[in-house]
Amino acid sequence: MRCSFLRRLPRHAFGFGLVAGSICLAAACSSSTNDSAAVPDTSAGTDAGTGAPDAPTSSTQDSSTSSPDGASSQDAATDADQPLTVATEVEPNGGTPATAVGTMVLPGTMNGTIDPANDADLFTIQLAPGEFWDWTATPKTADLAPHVIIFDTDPAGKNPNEAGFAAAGATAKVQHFVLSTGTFVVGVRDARNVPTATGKGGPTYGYALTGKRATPAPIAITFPATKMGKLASVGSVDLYTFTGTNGQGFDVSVRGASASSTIDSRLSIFDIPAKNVIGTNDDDGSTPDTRDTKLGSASPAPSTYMVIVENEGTDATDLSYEIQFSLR
Ligand SMILES: [Ca+2]
Ligand SMILES: [Ca+2]
Ligand SMILES: [Ca+2]
Repeated sequence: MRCSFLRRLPRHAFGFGLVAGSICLAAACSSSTNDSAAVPDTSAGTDAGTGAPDAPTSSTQDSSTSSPDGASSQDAATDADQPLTVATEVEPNGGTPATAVGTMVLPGTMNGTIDPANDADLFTIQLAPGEFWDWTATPKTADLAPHVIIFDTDPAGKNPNEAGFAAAGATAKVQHFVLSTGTFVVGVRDARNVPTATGKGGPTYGYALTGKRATPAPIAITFPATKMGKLASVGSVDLYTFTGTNGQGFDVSVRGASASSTIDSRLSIFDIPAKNVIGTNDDDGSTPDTRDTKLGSASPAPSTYMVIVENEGTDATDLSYEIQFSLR
C-alpha cells in the first residue's frame, strides 16, 4: 500500500534539482527522493468497480476545460478547435531561485530557447483531475533534442512525473492523464542534459512547447480479458476503461518483462465520475526490475474506471506489453 502513491522516478525524470544543482524547485527536488521500494502492491486499488456489467464508458470521461478547479462537463473541443494562447518565455525561469518560474496558459504554445548551455525552462500550469493533455516540444532547428517533463511540486501528491523526449531535431511528446489535484510545472530541457548536464544549449536551441486538451479514447474492457498493447512513444499512455465487476474482486496487471519488451510500466486506476485516483503502481515486485505492475481490489465499489498504462523508463526500443484484467 505504501508505494501506491509514491513514485519510482525514472532517471531522466528526476526532479530538476538533480541537474547540476543549478535548477531546483524546492518541492520538485524533494520529490526526486520519493523512490518507492520494490514491494509487491496488489491492494492499492482499494475501491474499484463493481455493479453493472462492463460497458464502454468513454462518454462519461471528463473532458472539461482547463479551469483549475476541475469543474467540468462534456466538452466537445478537439485539438483542432482549441484556441491556443501563444507566448514567449521570459528568463530567468529555471527554478533558481525557486521563484524564478514562468507561467504558461493552457491550451497554449510557449516559444523558448535552451540557452545558455544547460538551460532549463519551467512554467507553472493549471491542470485538474480527469483531464487528458497532449504535449509536444518541437525544435526550431536540428540542434535541440527536446525533453519535456510535467510534475507536481507537492512531493506528497498523487501525480507521478510525466516525461518524454526525442532525438535532436525531432518532436518530443507527452500524454498526461491528470490523476489528482496538484501544483504542476512543465519543464523543457535538452534530453542530453538529463539527468546530467552535458553543455547542450545555445541560441539555436529554440523550441515550441504546446499543450492541448485531448479526448480520451479508452479501450472498453469486460472482465476477464487479456490484451496486447504498445505505447506509441516513451511519453505516451494507453487507456482502458471498465464499469464494475459485478462486485467481484479483480486485478489488473501489466507485463513488460514477460513480453520481452523494454517498457518499464506504470499503472494507475482512476474513478471517472468521482475524479479520484484509486491507486498507482510502478512495480509489482515480481521481477528484479520495476517493469511489471499490478493493481486490484478485493471489494470493489461500483463506478466507472479509467486504467492508465504508462512507461517510466528511457528505452524506446520496444514499448509493447501484455495487460490482464482478471477476477479473483
Ligand atoms: Ca530558456
Ligand atoms: Ca531558463
Ligand atoms: Ca515500473
